[in-house]
Amino acid sequence: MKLEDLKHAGLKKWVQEAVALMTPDAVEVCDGTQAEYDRMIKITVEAGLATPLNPEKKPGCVLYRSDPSDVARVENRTFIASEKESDAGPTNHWTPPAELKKTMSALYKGSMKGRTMYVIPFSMGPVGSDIAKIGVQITDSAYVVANMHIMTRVGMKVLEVLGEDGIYVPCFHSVGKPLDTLTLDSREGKRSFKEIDNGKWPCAPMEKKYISHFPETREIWSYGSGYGGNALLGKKCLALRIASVLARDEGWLAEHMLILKLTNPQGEVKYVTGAFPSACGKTNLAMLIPTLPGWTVETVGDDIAWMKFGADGRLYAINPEAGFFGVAPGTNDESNYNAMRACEKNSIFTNCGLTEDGDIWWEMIGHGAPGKEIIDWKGNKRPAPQKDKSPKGEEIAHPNARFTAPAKQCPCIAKEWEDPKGVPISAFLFGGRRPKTVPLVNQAKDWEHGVFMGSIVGSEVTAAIISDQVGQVRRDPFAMLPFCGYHMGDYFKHWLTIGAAHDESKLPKIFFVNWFRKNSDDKFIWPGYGENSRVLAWIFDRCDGKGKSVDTPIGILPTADAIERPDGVSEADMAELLKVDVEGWKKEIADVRKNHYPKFGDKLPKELHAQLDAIEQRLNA
Ligand code: OXD
Ligand code: MN
Repeated sequence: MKLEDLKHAGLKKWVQEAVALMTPDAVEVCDGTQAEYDRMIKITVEAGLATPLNPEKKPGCVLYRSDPSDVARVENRTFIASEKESDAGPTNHWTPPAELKKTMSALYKGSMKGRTMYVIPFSMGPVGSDIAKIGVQITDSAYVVANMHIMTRVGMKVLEVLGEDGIYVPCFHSVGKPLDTLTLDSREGKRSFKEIDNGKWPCAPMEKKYISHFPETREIWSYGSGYGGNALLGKKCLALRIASVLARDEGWLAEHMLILKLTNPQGEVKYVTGAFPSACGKTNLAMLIPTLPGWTVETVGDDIAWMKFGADGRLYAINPEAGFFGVAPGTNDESNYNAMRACEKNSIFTNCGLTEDGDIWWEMIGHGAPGKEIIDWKGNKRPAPQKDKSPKGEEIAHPNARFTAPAKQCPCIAKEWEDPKGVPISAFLFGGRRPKTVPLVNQAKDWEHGVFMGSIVGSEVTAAIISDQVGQVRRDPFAMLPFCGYHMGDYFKHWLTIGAAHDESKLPKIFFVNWFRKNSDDKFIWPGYGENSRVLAWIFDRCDGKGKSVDTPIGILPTADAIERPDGVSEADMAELLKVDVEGWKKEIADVRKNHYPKFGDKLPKELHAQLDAIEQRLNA
């Protein structure tokens, strides 16, 4: 569709202004069709930016390689530009909006020269759902267009819902590499208008990357990166950072949570959501195959939940996304059979290895690679790995290599995953990788205690983010620290306000889970994966006030025999997993008091300090 044909005058003007600033060679409004998707893939293949995979191995799939500086979200280049610094809070990077817009406008000037500007109308959530929101992203990356097709609902239907004056979140995105200034082809000594970056996608250097959010005006400006979370602006930028601000203002919840449908052997259904920091196996949990006989677990969402109250006083959740942007390494038929099936066709792979027979490969995929050679994520030929693992730093696939797969291809997708009303939520789970202290599962005594649990979530840092803290435990309250578009102290307050304003008997019950306890030999005590269904079954029963439990100083724990033990977990292991580690918790409380809560200054709600005091008193009693 052409720009002139847009019916929404405000949208047309906004795009025209962007065209004047970024001076692309052409402008296209995306229609979301398969033909458009195929064309985007073709354009990138012809530009040398993508490799189609062997259709007998991975039909309809393609592999991209990024620049080594562009492999993950860039937290230190992510900005929340609210008018007042105190609204962004100390855990976000803040810059005055006018100053940031000035800096970025200078970067956007001419940034799309030699490229096409794509205008992507997209819906987060089923098109037309009361809970859904519309965004319009402009981008000069065909890779981004193709990914947005999978991750969101793109196209004409969205423009119809938007009408002539509907509200949308405007999103700017440019890879920051105009074609005519930066592509001097040294091999031929002349200017080239083609990509010549050795088959890697274009981007700007780190110090010029900006992932910016303007919460008051509901705008997103992203520059210099082509990587998922920085460039697919519907996901972390709109569905979490901007939506969290909308949710605060409008009395709902926009959370970094998976959504699960659980069915017990009697055929009763409950839906739960769960927040886990990045790289804690959230996608695996979202698609787990239960080992408990008679139980079914299905997926509604794997990363984000938007939840609003229904007329019956219950909280209903939708998955605003339409696809999975999952971490590839470590995913295999054992760890996540359903994700492997979801991405075996019509999917996009980023920064994986390429085998001799035209298939992808990554560390821990479950087998070695065929043939003699493999091409790694940097585009270099290497000996084909016979084993599943590579030495650290020498991986064939980047540790944060990804698959982008349509959710509807997932064998365990719940039939109601696109229900515009959403699904009623019975429980919230919080968790993280905690080798010590935190038990396998712990139910909050009440809403405020649950908010306290969410506020102290922590996990070991892994490769999903660029950080110098890899290996250390980082507290990530509600798994929202990198994704909250406002002050985290106000965010805690919002959760407390939700609790105070609604009938607690209808609110979801809150649980803290930890699949990652280790013994003194540094081995995991709990097998995890499908065996986590045993814990989900206890949670299910607790939502009905059933399930054997014991009240402890730290919360409501299962009794020693409440959760059937999986193979390999001894009685002593179970006791360890469910024990109240009084000394460990005293240290945990002291750490929260000294190192964690002070980060939020005087905006930390007093109710959370009261929770700390109460737990400490109970531990000392
Ligand atoms: C993600 C993340 O990619 O949380 O989902 O980092
Ligand atoms: Mn995530």
